[in-house]
Amino acid sequence: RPKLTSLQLLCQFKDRVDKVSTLTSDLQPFSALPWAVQLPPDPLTSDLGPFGSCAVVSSAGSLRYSGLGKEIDSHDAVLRFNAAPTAGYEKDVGSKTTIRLINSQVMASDDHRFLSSSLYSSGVLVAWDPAPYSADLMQWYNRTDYPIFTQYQRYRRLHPLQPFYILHPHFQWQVWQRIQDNMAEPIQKNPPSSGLLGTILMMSLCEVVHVYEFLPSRRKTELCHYYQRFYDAACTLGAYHPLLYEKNLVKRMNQGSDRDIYTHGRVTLPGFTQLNC
Ligand code: NCC
Repeated sequence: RPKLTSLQLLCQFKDRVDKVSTLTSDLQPFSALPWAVQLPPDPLTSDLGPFGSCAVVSSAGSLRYSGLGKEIDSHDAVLRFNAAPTAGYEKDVGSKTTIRLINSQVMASDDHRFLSSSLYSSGVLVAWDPAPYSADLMQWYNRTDYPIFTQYQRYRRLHPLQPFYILHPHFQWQVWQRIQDNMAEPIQKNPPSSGLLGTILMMSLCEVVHVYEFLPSRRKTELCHYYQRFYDAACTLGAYHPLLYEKNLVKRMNQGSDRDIYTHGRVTLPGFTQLNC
């Protein structure tokens, strides 16, 4: 099978990953449940954007001492992940947070104090759970990886005005399929990392997307996160998530220069509306 060009790859994502879908209050089987009214009536993509320029800020340790804060904040919208803070790290990662993409582990674990920590209470929240491959929604509901739904309901009661979406598991598996179809060998059947999911999400909301330190710069380090003194190369290379394959694909789609990656850890991707497929 011939390797796709950069544009062909981008177009595959545009055409085959249908509008980033999120759970809405009218979606079956959830619509029958009493708490479904807490879900947004409309999907994320009809409520948010379109934005001009967007930044996706990975949580990589190589952001430390990057001095990228001002550049990151100059974007119209900024996406961050999980428990990644800005307070105390503004110089390197900026302070603007438009969207925070969180996995269900963050919502459930006690250390993250998801319900009470102010880290989560600004911007738009988007959560996802590593639901099993192609399981129907009721099967997922009854057997989520972490208790995403109970935590969602609790959070919504405490912060009823903050926009909060849940990704449809179909989305992560469509993204996974794009990775698999473009790799010669079988990859692990675990969902893509939040990093790639957030990148594709922003490509559907923005004209141009800059992703920071997903492809490591010259600052590449074993420091896992810029905000924690914890060292593990698997954070950058992957273990559970097919992270190395994700990075390979993003490298192939990059419209910026290799120099940008080396100096800024910066990848440039076009928004889907900008593509002529
Ligand atoms: O580490 P995590 O991701 O929160 O990082 C967000 C995204 O940044 C990219 N990244 C991160 C570190 C690094 N050195 N290089 C990187 O490229 C990745 O794309 C990553 O997705 C996740 O994907 O949700 C993940 O979440 C953590 C953890 O659950 C949260 O941080 C909350 O503590 C996972 N770690 C563990 O389960 C121990 C991680 O595997 C994936």
